[in-house]
Amino acid sequence: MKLNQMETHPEGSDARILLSSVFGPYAQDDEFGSRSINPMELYHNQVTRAQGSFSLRMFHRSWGIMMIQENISAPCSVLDFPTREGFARELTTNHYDIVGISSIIVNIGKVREMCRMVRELSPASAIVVGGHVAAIPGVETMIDADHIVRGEGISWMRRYLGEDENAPIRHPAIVSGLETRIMGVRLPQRKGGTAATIIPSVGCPMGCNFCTTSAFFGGKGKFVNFYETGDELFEVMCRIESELKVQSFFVMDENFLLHRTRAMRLLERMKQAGKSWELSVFASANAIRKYTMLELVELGISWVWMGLESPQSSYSKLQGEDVSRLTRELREHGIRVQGSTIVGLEHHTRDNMVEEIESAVDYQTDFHQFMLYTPVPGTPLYQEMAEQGRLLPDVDFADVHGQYKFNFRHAAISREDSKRFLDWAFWRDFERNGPSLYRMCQTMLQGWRRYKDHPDPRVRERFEREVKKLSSAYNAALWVMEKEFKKVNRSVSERIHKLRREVEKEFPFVARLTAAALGPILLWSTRREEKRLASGRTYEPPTFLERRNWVSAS
Ligand code: B12
Ligand code: SF4
Repeated sequence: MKLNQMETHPEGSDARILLSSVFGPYAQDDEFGSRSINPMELYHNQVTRAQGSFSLRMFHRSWGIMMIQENISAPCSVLDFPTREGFARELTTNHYDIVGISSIIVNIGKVREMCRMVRELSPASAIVVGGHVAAIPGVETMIDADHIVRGEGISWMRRYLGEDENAPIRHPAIVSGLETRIMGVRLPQRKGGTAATIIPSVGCPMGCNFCTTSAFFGGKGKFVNFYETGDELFEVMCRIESELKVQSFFVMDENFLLHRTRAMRLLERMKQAGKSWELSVFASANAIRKYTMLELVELGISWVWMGLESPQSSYSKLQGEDVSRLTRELREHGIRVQGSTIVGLEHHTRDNMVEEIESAVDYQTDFHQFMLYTPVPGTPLYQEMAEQGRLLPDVDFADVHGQYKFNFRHAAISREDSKRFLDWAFWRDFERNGPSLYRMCQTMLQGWRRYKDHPDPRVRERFEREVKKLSSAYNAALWVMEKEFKKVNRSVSERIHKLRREVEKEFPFVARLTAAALGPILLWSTRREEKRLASGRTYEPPTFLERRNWVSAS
């Protein structure tokens, strides 16, 4: 077994490669480590999971293997979200010299099974395993693979094939989310209707001790930049804009705004070219503070995912920040805020946990992710806990992800209580602040009112685009939420009612008309969805098979 070994494959760039994600189904308990609480859905898994039929549901492709496929010249198939049978079929109907498997830690059981299947069905293939699963100490003894790749995979695969590992990175055109569903309705998938994913870098130099993405790509002070400059990024975005007909980008960079020079150059180019783009980004609070609100708005920042760790914690990103004010300010400028709060930090106790969750909920973000403080293999925190003998034995890796129970001995909170607090946090945020869709509508209206007459036409155009949804379908959704939320919290229902009135004041004709026409249909689909969910309905992503540089084997 070799880790990150440097020798090249004998077939070089002629090697035939299969890159696969782990097999489904995902959202049900099974012997390979699937868990019903761990669906392949970003929001429903870890953000809106307590919001019932109002939960935002969508799937995201496995971008790591799509990036690798796009950046090698060998014939390569990407098999995303296969079934176990589908994976077996692909192995037996095509000849592959290399089978690459991408996985995160929770799916180690599936990787083990997939390696076993490759050995049985395609014994001549070299098996390469990459992604976060590679960070498990001793992983080489748990799975039967030839190469286990830690860290950045494009350069590794290029090296393995004897290609130039420093060649520029070509970004694939990636539609960010698919099969979006809310209130029991699956939204139509029209070209350009969903944002494109852009991945400017992997890793994060901030190096928080629990952070798995930072640790995996080098830790504190390190990260891997695919696009160093704003100019490079602009060119990539222009190409993808025209390929996918999008104006909206999901920027998958752990701390996009941290790199101010790059972001400001991007803004300059956007202004010169009159681009009215909209960007969803991840950023820490102190990185956001490097910009004025106007700069953020001009840059098209419309959604920001930001860590909101307790002000008492020691993570540097919040020092000196008034998070509450920042969140309010961002929302007043039409920027949706997705807060992320860690439950079970070292200073948390049974006595202060409720209060800490209440203050997180007080921030009134549009979306709120809660996550248990979790020592994940590969991180400094894991190392520390291991040294202190605090890791719990016998916790299956399939359950080490922060959405279930602690995997370590906390000084003051038990394993069972960790789950209770976590579940309660999600519920409390929903109960006190209402569905995220309603909160987004609030932010959109504030943004529209502030910027509808802005001198920069790019800015006006963006808010006009967004408000079209608010004045039509979203207003019908508000009507439904107002009705349905009476059962949960009357005062929130009244707030939703007020917002709907405001929207209707702003757009008297369209908004009322759509609420009257579409509202009852949405109410019906919402209630039908509620029943389906109660009877255990879950959702699975479709399978994708995409070939590049492909020639049939002779
Ligand atoms: C998109 C995403 C998802 C998508 C699904 C993606 C998919 N199709 O699997 C959704 C939203 C559904 C999801 C779900 C979950 N996710 Co997620 N997700 C991400 C996210 C935000 C982006 C991943 C990404 O594309 N990054 C960009 C690409 C380029 O990087 P990459 O995937 O790491 O790939 C690079 C290398 O790892 C390597 N590589 C990857 N695969 C391979 C394969 C080979 C052969 C080789 C050689 C190299 C290689 O090369 C790539 C290029 O350098 C990451 C956070 C992040 N910033 O990465 C979390 C992350 C991967 N998710 C994580 C977790 C824990 C989960 C969940 C368990 C939810 C939860 N409780 O948090 C579930 C699991 C669902 C399931 N049943 O499997 C963790 C993984 C932690 C770990 N150490 O294992 C991450 C790192 C978030 C975090 N910081 O905690 N996730
Ligand atoms: S700022 Fe966020 S992404 Fe960066 S290391 Fe800390 S937790 Fe990770």
